Amino acid sequence: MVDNHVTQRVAELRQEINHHNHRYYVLDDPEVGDAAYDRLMNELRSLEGEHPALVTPDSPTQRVGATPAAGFSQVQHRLPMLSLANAFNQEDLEAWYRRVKGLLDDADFDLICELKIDGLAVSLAYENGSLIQGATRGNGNTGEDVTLNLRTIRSIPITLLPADLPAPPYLEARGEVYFPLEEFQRLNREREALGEPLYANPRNTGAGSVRQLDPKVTASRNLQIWVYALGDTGDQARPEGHWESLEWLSRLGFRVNPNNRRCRTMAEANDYYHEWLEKRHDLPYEIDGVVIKVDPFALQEKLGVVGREPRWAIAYKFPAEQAVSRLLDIGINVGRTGSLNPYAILEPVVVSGATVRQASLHNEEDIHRKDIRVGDWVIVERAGDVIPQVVGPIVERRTGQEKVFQMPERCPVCGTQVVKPESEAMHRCPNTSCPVQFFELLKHFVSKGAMDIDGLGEQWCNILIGQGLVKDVADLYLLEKDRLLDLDRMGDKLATKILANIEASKSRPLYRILFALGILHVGSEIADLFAQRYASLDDLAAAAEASNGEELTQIPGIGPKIAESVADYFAVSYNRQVIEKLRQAGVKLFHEIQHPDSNRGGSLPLHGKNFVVTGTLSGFTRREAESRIKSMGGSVTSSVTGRTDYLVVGESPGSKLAAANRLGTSVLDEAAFVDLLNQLDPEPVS
Ligand code: 1X8
Repeated sequence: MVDNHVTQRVAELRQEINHHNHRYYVLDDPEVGDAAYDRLMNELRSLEGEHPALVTPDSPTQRVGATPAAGFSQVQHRLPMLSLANAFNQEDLEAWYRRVKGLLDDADFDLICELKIDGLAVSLAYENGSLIQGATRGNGNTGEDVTLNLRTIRSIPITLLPADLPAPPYLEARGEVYFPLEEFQRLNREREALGEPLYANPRNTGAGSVRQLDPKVTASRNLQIWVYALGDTGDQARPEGHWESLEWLSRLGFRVNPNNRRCRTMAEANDYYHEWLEKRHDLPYEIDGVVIKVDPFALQEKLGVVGREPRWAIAYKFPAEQAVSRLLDIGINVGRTGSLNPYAILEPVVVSGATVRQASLHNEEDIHRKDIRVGDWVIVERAGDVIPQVVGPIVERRTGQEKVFQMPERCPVCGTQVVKPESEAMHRCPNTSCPVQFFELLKHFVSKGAMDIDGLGEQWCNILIGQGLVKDVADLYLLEKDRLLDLDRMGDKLATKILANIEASKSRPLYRILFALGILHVGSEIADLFAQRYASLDDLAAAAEASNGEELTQIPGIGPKIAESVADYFAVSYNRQVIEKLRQAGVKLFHEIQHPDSNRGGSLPLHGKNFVVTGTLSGFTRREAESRIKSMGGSVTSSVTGRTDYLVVGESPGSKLAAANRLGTSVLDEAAFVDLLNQLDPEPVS
């Protein structure tokens, strides 16, 4: 039995600490200094240490727990998490407003204006005031249970504020988790100091931090949340409207954005938009527009939802930001397949709050089509998070000194004569042992979709090459532990793990090794087609050689370009030597058992159906989506053609959607895709 005094003191401490957490993390207005706060936490920790029976999951000491054994489980949202329709200009916005007014017969309503946070949408469920579940939005119906990770975010209450409010029996709050810019920059500075590659943007890194397994990593990122909506509240009475529910959520201890504004007219809402368009970079987090919502709830219900989008709300997006800079030079990167990728070297310029020094330039043809010359003043654009682009030159500012760009004739890395096949936009270095190409190839070889050798990151690839331990991919299989242990920062545990993973990779399915070899134009799907047709790498090589690729084009999905590339690959004796070396090292180059994706076509529900998947899906990775399609007998290719049956679109679909519309291909959004899978598969998808 624990002494009553102790029990009481523990309860007091928890309440006091929760109060200070709220002051500090939610209101950003602490009442006590760090030392006083630490004293309370230390006292609580030591009491809990002495009396483990008193430790409860909702104690403020229990934010960061152990890594769960398996992956995340699925969560069915009680009310779907909707998306938002977008307005890109004032006309779109006014059209929306007119429609709303018309549908509401000129009833009186407010427009609640809020910032659109560029983060990850989550749902937080509370039972009797305790956080019981935190989930990602996923596809809107089903998300992932990321409770343990969300608990580490200090501004997410584990216990709702008691004080004057009775805790509701059930309550769900929704909001956006984001990576504060300062924390993001700090993380990148740390990575830079360690020589690790930098993260590209706060949104993806923040989302990744929530969806990775170890809560300690999430905790170390110091993520934040803005809560912007009430979800399901069970049977109890709800506030009248959205504005009141934000006030209620705030009083319960949630972090609600102080810049929300209740507007009466469209003009006021417009002012809000323009105000934040100006001030967006003063904020310590990224926003990509404003959200405007009709209030009260009764009118929201009247307006209803079309598809996944409520008619009562709209996201008014900020335009992609542009800036003007000088094109100092055009640099060349050499990719894994030897492609020479030109990029712009710019006079540094700030776009959307980030300093841009480089921007992508696609290929020579594109540079000439846009008539971009070295020395030009150019318009640079950053649309959302993507790599900046050079939009085009400002021709009026030319002095005549600008120089027309020409692709180098020799590879800038190894000096080999560059080739450019007629049928392609890219120039290539044909030397597969070119050091940069080999580094890219090695990274590809060990990557998840290929041989999946966990533990061998970019850093180690670089070191193994630099130390001369790995000169071709087969050398991986000849690595010895003693040699690994000589490397700086390589411990026994890591070396053992890497060697075990290398060993395990020897028996990957045939399509994986074929993909891992990095043959030009042979992606994972194409590798799969070959693996379905041939029993071994040797059979494929023989078929390719016998007919100079002709025979390969008999396989549906294999065109002359791919066939030629495969034939070229096997024609190079160096490549055949590497394959021989892989065989000698014990890497399996044939089917042992039929790999699960192959040859079961006939009776499967999607047999004969061709899919293309594009854009970012929320409920699965693209690879998962593709493997679901294949497991039901469908095929997946990468471009939309007349033979495509369905285009599955996630967010930001890009040009494939336009192509599908042009060709009249059926387009499935994520929800429709999940429905399709569920209809066909007795085991429902996620
Ligand atoms: C998404 C977002 C919403 C809000 C802010 N940021 C977002 N990313 C907001 O309501 N203030 S609402 C929303 C959605 O409904 N999908």
